[in-house]
Amino acid sequence: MPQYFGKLPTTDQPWTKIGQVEAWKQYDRTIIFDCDSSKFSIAVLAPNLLRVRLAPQGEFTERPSWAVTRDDSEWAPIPFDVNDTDTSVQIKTESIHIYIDKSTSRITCFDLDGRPFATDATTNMGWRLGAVAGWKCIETDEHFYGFGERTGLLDKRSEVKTNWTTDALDYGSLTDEMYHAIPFFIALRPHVAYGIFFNTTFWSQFDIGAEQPGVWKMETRGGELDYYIIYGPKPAQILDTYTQLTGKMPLPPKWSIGYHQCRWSYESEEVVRTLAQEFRNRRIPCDVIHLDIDYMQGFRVFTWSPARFSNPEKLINDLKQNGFKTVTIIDPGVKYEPEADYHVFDEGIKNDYFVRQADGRLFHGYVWPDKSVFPDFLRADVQKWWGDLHKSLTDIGIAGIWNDMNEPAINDRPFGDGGVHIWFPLDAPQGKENNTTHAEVHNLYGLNMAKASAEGLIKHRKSERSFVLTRSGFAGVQRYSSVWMGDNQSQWEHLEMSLPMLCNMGLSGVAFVGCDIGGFAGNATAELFARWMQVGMLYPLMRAHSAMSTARHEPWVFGERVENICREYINLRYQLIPFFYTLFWQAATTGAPLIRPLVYEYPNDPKTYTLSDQVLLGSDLMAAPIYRPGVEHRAVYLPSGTWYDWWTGEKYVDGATHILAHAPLEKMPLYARAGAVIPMQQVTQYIDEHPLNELQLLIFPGNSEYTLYEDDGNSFEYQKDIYSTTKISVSTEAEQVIVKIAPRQGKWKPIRRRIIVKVQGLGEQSFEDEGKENLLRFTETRFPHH
Ligand code: MIG
Repeated sequence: MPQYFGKLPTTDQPWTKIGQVEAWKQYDRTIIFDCDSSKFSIAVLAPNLLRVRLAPQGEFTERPSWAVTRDDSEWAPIPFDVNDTDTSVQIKTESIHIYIDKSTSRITCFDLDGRPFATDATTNMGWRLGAVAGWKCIETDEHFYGFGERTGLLDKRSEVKTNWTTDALDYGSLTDEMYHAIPFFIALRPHVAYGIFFNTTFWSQFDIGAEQPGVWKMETRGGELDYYIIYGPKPAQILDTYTQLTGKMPLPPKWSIGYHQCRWSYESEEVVRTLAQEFRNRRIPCDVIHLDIDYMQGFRVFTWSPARFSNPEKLINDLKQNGFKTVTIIDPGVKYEPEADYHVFDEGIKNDYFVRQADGRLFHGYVWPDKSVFPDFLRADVQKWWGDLHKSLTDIGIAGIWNDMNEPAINDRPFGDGGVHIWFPLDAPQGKENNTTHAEVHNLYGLNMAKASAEGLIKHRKSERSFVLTRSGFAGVQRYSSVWMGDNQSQWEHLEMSLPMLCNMGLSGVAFVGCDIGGFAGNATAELFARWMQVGMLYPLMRAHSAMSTARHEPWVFGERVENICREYINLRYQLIPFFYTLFWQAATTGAPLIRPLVYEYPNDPKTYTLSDQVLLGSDLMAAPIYRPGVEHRAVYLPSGTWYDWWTGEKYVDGATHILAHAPLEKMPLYARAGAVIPMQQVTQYIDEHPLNELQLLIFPGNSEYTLYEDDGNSFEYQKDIYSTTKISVSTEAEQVIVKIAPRQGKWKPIRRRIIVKVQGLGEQSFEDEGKENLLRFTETRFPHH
C-alpha cells in the first residue's frame, strides 16, 4: 500500500480544547495565563520574536530545547507594553501587537499597519493522550515555505509535512518524511511574512490546510506545545532571527566550495589515482574526492581495507600534492564483533557507549557491517570519544567527513534478520543517566553525529577548517555540517525538483546544501548530465555522485561535447569563488541562504510565490535552467527592475515581465540585476593552486552597494577578526557609471594584485590594489561598445 494511503486518519480521538483566560500575570518578559486546569505563556524575546508555550496539565516542566542555542533569558531585554481590558490582554513591541482574547485564549498578532498574522483558529490549542496541537488561520493568498528537506515544488500549502528523520531512499514528489527534520516554516503574503519554529524533537507534523482548508495545524507527540513566532516582514529578517535561535553556520574552508567528485565507490587506490589524474589531464577543476564505504575493511568504521587501500597515508598525501582533499564516509553503525580486536566496538562496549533497549540489552540492527550497534550520540562523552576516533583519519591527511545512514537507518536492504523489519526501539533509553528515550531524540541522531564529527575535526586538524557533510539532521544542523539531499535519481524530474528542494533548505536556515549532480540512482543521459552540471554550478555544495552498479558519471564519460560543457560550467564556478565565498559570509553572519527562490527577494510580488524553476544566487544573479529533454527555449520571469543577459549583455528594461530565452545545450540562461557587482577570479584547477594576482569586479550598470568579504579561506583566524571587507558602490546617471571602491576595512591583506573593474558594455579599468579608496568613471564615449 502506498504510504500516503496508510496515513488516512481513521481512529483519531477528539482534542481537549483550552478554556478561557481566568487570570494572568507578568513575570519579567513572560506573561503566564491561567485557564482552568491548563496554563499558557507568551515570552517576548525580541521585538519580532515571541515564544508561546502550553502546559495542558497546568505545570510547565523543565524540558530541554535541544535545537535552541539561546535560553529565553539570554535575549537582550526589550521594552514592551502590556494592557488589560475586560475582554483581552494586549502586548505591544516596537514591531508587532499581540492580542489575546480572554474568552477563548486565542492569540492574534498584528503588524504596525494592523494586518493580522499567526492568528489562532477557532480551535486554537488542544491536547489528547500523548499529543498536543495548535491551529492557526491561513490568510488569503498566503504561501508556505521552508519545512526543511522536502521534495516537490516550492510552496507547501495544502500539504502535510511530518518531521521524523528517515532513510527516504527512492523518494519522489509525494514522499513525506525525509532524512532531515526541521520543524520550521515561513508563511508569506504581500507585505506580511512570519516564521514558526515548532520547538519539539518528538515526532511532529504540520498540516497546511489539508485537513481543514483555511487552517494550518501543528501537532507533536510530546507533552507540551512550544513554538516561536518570528515576524519579518521580509524573509531575510525571519531567517536572521531564526538563525539567532538555532545558530549560524561557520565559514567553510574555501576548497569545499570547489567541485567535489564522488561515486559509490572509487573502490581502490588505483581507481582513485587514475580518477584524480584524469581531472588534471583534462583540465577540469576539482578540489575534493570522496571515498564511499568500500575503502573500509568490511565496512568497519575507522578502518581501511588493506587489500584495496594498502597505504592510505601515501595516497592521501599524493592526492594532496596534486591539489586534492580527501573526504571519507563514516556511518554510525559499528560492527558487532566481540573478541575480534576491533577497537571501535571494544571501546564502545567497555565504556557502555552504545544504545541499549529498555530491558537493558544492547540494541542491534543490520546495516553495512551486518550486525551493528549504535553509539548514543546524545551523550557528551560519546560525542567526544567519536570525535577523537577521527584522529586516525586526520593524522593521515583526511580533510573532511561524510556522515551517512544517520537517521539512523537500520532497515536498509539488503540486510535484515531473515527479512524481518527492525525498528529502532522508541523506548530505548538515551542520554546521560538515561534521562530520555529514543522517541524524544530520534530526530537528533544525525545532528549529534555531525556535531561529534565537526568537533573531532576541529580538535584534530587544529588550525585548519574542515568539511562535514551529513545526510540527516535537525534544526540547527547548519552549525556543524553541510547537507545533501540523499538518494535522488537520474531523472529530469529530480533535476527540476533539486532547485525548490535546496531553496526550501535555505529557507530553513541551512545554506550549505547540494544534490547529487547527475542523480544518484539510475543512469543519466548525456543531455541530462550536461544540464545537471549547469544547475550544479549553482548549488552551494557542488558534488557529483552516483550509486553502485550505475554507469559511470564523471564529467568526461559522455563524450567531448558534454565534457566541454562540464568544463565550462566548473570553470565558471571557480571564477565565481569570491562571489560564492562572500555569500557564505552572508550566510554565516545573517543566516541568508545562498540559493534563493525569487520570493525571498521579491516577497510582495505574487508572481514569485510558486515560481520553482528559477533561482537567485544571492540577490543579483538569476538562473533559469533547462530541466526537460529536447528543450532549447523557455519562458523566464524577470522581476521588476532592469536585468542583463549574463552571456550577451543584452539589457531588459523594467522587468516584471516574461521573456523567451534561447538555451541550446551549451547554455544555461543566466541574468544579472542592474547594479550587480560580481567578484570573480582566474580559473584554477583547484583552490589555492597558486596565488592570484588579479581580482575582477564585473559590474552591471545600475545603483547599488555591495560588500566583498575576504580572508585566508582556510584557518580560524577570521574568528579573531583577521578578515577584510570592501564596500563597492555603483551609481548610474545618464550615460555615466561611477564605481566607488571604499578603503578596505579590517586586518586581512591580499597579496599584491590588480583589481580589474569591468562594467558591462562600457569596458574595463584596472589599478594596483592598495586597499585605498578608488573612484572610477565609465562613460559611453571613453569606452565604446566592443
Ligand atoms: O545503503 O554508502 O545516500 O550517498 O553512496 C546505501 C553508500 C548507503 C546511501 C547514501 C549514498 C551512499 C550509499 N549510502
